[in-house]
Amino acid sequence: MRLASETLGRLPPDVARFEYERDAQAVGIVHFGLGAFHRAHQAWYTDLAMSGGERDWAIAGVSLRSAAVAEQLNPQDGLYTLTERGGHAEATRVIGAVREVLVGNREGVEIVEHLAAPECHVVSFTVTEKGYARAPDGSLDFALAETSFYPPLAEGLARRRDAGLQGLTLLSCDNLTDNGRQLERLVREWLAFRAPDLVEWFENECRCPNSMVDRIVPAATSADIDVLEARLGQRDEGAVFAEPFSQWVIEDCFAGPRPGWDKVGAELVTDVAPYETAKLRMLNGAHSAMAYLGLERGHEYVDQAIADPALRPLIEQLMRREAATSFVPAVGQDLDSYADALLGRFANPALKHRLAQIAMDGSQKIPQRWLASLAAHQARGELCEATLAALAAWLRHVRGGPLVDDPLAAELAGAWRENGADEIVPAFFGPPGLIASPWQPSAEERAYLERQLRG
Ligand code: CS2
Repeated sequence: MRLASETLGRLPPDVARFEYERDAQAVGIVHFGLGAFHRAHQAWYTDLAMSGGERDWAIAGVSLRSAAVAEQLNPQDGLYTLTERGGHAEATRVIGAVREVLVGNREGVEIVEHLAAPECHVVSFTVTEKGYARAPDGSLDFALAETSFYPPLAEGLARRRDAGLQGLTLLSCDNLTDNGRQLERLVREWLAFRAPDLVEWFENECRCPNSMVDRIVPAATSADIDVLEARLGQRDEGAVFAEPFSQWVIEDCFAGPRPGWDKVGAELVTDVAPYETAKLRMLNGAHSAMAYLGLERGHEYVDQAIADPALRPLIEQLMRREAATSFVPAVGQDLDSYADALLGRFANPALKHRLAQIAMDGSQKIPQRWLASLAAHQARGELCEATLAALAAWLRHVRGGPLVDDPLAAELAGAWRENGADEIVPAFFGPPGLIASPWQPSAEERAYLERQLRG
């Protein structure tokens, strides 16, 4: 039996569920990139908000290319479960916020119709770092952008302008520095190129808040789905599994109505930057360091890497002495307690978060996770040994092999073949290099990295 509207009543009583009339809710949100993270984070907050009385925030999800998520969720009427793992017995909730999943290259017309509808107010994004289609210099790569969300979004915006409707809030929920501002700039670049007459309307009517999103959501395995099926008596192909912790800090800058996410735990603030920087450099920075250093040491999961006595001190050093000291925290932001909490979250044995999942797309992740901290310390003449050790592990990782999953994999391996260990550092980090880097190594940093590479 498959989870769906008509089988809901047969779920075991310990499974929590939404408390609103699903079919009566208008689609107020279009979301690009309906992966596990969105389902365990923004869709969960939206579901809780609607359960608390908010109305008309159903989500139309868009997968740009693959039909996989549509095949998981549409036969289930958009329903899926979220299971929280760690600390206590597993807790499962059925989420009702997702109305349907549309596939970009198949249902372009429907996607634009949702964007152009008067009841739509928010467009959110979890398209991963590479989904923004940025060239190494940070500008929009128009050929890549053509295959991403930019064309349907621009068409939806044009339809709204022509109909005299309000603009939209475009809410990036990806792990990028200044994610909202980057999205705003990239959309403006797209419009200036493809629909210049829309630029002024976009600037006046739309808003792109920055946001910090946090919840560890490992990819579900088929074994996870089978075990859940045995417990629920129903099969949920769209199930997601996450840690109990969740955080969402959003810049309070919306173009129009928004869901009452703040009533269910999200924080609305005037400046997201210190939270986002702490999260990117400490949590994500430590994650990527555990990924490359941990894989080299034969580990498979994050909890194994953080328990390794040869790695843990390095990870603590990266978080506490290098990342946490690279920026000015907000008043009352306690980075030492934050590091303590992160160590606890990394050690969660029930999560089974694969290092290989985190190791993906390193060329898109390390600039905001490591290189920005390196740049800040370099300006003060300080050498970050733990971050550089992680960077050396990444350099070794992208030399080639079956584990490398990165949009620049071929270029990175090619640069290795051409340059060898003697010249690889400038080939990668420039100026100009293959990586969009806010940091160029000093002679001392370069020598340190090269020593690590020669091992
Ligand atoms: C991870 C993130 O895969 C990765 O690169 O570092 O997905 C991380 O789990 C989330 O950002 C946690 O909020």
